[in-house]
Amino acid sequence: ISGSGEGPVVLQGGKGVAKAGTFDAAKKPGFIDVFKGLAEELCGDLSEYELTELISKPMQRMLDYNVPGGKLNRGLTVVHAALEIAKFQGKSSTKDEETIRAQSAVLGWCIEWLQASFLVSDDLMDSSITRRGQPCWYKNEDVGFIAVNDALILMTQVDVLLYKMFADEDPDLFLHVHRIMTETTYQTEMGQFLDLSTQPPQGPINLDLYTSERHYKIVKYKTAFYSFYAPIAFGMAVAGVRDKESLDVACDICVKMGVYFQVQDDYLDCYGEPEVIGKIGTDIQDGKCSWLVTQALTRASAEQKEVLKANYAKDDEECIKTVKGIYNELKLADIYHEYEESIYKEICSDIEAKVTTVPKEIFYALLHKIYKRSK
Ligand code: GPP
Ligand code: MG
Ligand code: MG
Ligand code: MG
Repeated sequence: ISGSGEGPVVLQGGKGVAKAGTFDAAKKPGFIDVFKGLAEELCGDLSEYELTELISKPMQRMLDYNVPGGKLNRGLTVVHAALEIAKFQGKSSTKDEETIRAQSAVLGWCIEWLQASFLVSDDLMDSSITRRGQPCWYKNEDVGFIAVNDALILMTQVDVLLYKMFADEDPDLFLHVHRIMTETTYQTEMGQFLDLSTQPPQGPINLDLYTSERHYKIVKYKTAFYSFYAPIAFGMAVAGVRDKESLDVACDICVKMGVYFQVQDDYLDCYGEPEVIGKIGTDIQDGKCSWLVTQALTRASAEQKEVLKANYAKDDEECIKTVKGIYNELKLADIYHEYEESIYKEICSDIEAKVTTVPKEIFYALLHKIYKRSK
């Protein structure tokens, strides 16, 4: 894939990446401007494939619907981390700020693109209803199972963007981030595999599967690597930090934060406000190995276990209510708040003890974005 060719596109080849830096990519509006440039780069001119008239517009619609509408924590973290590390390096930083901004913004969007691909397919697999305050993509009348191909396109566009933006201009950076991208994608898919193979195709459920150990493995793999490790590792990469030791420390802390983040997601699936979280929970009827059910099972009486067994993983309003009733009897909301306090402290002391080669601030910033979140 080459980055050559002319056109009104913002981001093309080497020149393009540099141009992304003229926006204030550390703030949301500037960062979204970079999305517009990348989307234009991908859909504006498909004449190389003789497809401009046929698919440019619907492809742009698919991107607008699925890529930019989230909190953008992952993408903005790449930019923030890269800029903070460069500041920390001071005069020894080898790149100018504009290049750092541009490269990190593009890499930030690559993670948002990957996330879009995951969410489009996750919503199909989880039979979800809404996402980011709108119907899940597959729920649109003219989409349905076409969402499978859209998810594949989104996934491949991550590679297309990496090739276009970095392969020629900065081959070392390209190889490094491409390797991380491929590995975190694979880890996420294996986590999703475990998530999906735990839930029963149809009740009754096997309660023995719903353990804290299994939950930990699921969420570590399906969420932590792509949501926390990849953004930090990409920010570090742009700023030239690519040594194994720094990456290992970052990975340790990011896995812990990622697990905490997914515990929050599991909690909010039941206790969050759909208008606030932008999605309607489906974990109970899906029979997910959610943090809540694993915690309930470690505390439930034999009777309560029987009730859970009879009502979990059933797509029925009464059954869902009954399960929530047990969660309330067991005071899981209190247990969650205790967990949140203790994991928060643990992560803070990890940051203090382990982070030396990059500013601690990049981890604190991430932690404070998610601490006590309600969406
Ligand atoms: C979150 O699970 C995990 C993902 C979105 C990763 C999906 C991975 C794939 C390979 C498709 P979740 O189902 O709890 O998320 P949500 O609550 O947002 O639906
Ligand atoms: Mg889901
Ligand atoms: Mg899921
Ligand atoms: Mg969830």
